[in-house]
Amino acid sequence: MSQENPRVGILMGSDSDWPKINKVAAALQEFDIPFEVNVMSAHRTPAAVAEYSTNAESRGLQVIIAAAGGAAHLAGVVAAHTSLPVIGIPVPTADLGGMDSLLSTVQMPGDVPVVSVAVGMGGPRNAGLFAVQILATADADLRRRFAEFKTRLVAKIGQKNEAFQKQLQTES
Ligand code: RP5
Repeated sequence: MSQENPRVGILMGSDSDWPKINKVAAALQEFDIPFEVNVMSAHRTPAAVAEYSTNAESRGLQVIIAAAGGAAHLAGVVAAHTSLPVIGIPVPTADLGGMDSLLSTVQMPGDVPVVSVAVGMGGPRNAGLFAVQILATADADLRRRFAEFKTRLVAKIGQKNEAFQKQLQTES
């Protein structure tokens, strides 16, 4: 899954997170953005997280996406060690429904920004799309492709509405 010359680094606190967040990869693949995925924990492997984040920029990474659940400090710790933009994915949890992950990802102190996507729903996909948007600010071709994606989205929802209206007519 990890590719050569990655531009986006995806970290997750545990391999158990992957099934819950793997749509992040599909979003990046849709736009042909090379990425890498690693398991690394702010609590279980703090030195590895610090080393990865510190060296990320010099390795060519441009955005880091960090997914964690529970006491989800991964995105914040990554942000503490790099100037690259960090997107946090709060992973849903069984005990507290992901509220724990959300608050510990999003409630960063001033001076150390982390943006957080939603818990579950479109969160992981949006993390990937947001990374694409960040990269597109310096890439005209990617900007054009993202604009086309938005146009296709309008057409797709328009078709869904048409089909829904027909369904309503048959039900009445
Ligand atoms: C967090 O603890 C991970 O991100 C994961 O969401 C959660 C549970 O990890 P495991 O016990 O399944 O490895 O650090």
